[in-house]
Amino acid sequence: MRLIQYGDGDKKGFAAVTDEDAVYPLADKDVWELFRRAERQGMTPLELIKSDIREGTPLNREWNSLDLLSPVDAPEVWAAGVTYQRSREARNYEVTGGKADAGSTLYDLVYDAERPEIFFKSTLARTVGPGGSVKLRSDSSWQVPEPELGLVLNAGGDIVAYTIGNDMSCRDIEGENPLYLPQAKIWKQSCSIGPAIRLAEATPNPYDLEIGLRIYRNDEAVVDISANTGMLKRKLDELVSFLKRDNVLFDGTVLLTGTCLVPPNDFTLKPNDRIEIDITSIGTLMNTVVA
Ligand code: DO4
Ligand code: MG
Repeated sequence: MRLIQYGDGDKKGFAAVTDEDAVYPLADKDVWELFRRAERQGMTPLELIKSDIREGTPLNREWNSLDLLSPVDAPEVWAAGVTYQRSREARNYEVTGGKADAGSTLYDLVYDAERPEIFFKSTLARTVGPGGSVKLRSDSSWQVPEPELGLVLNAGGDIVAYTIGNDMSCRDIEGENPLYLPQAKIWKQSCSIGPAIRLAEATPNPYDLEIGLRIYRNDEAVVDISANTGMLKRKLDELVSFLKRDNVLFDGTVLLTGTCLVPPNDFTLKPNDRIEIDITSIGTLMNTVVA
């Protein structure tokens, strides 16, 4: 069971999307109101949605044809880094220029360390939703999307749902100096989430999800790669436990869990590219690139 937010005239619609892709508008304002109603009625959110659906009528629309918004208003987005071997290799390429004998880098150290890399990624104002435009930085010539499984957390740090995130990154700025990381990661429209959130209680195994990345240029696929969350070096709870340590979380804080997909080293995004990221049973997050 997934949840979406969409533009409905001058209002925001909130709906459940079943595994058969039927859309059922819900009475609640958002996922938090739904969770509170479920608690009051002594049901899990999934049980409550199923009971609403038995009484309800589906929209006569494909969910992808709605004016989809970010499925959750995330006040903050955080991200973990170098959680997959593929990311470690890509970071090492950035700092060494591909030299095989460059020795151990800080990325090798963080991949094996007890403490994961966790960094601040985005705020509500910088994050775009499905169909929105992600921006290129004007001072970088090596930019890529990073497709990542996103954890939707409540204020207590529980993983209540999963979503898809794009951690847009500047590989040249990141590789030049690790202290430039915030500039390589955070700028206007450098983060995207959506198109839906999938309830954690309806996701039996988050360690076996296929992640696919396709980038279209003039309607031709110039990147088409995929991987599986089974390759994640860390446990999801482990990442959350470091994020919440001595920190304040909010209902809707999103934690991106790191990328397992990196386009070839000679690839950089260009204006008008279309990025599509899919994760099994969540959907496809589509964004267009603008300068
Ligand atoms: O240290 C660089 C960040 C790496 C990252 O964002 C990732 O692995 O997804
Ligand atoms: Mg990343």
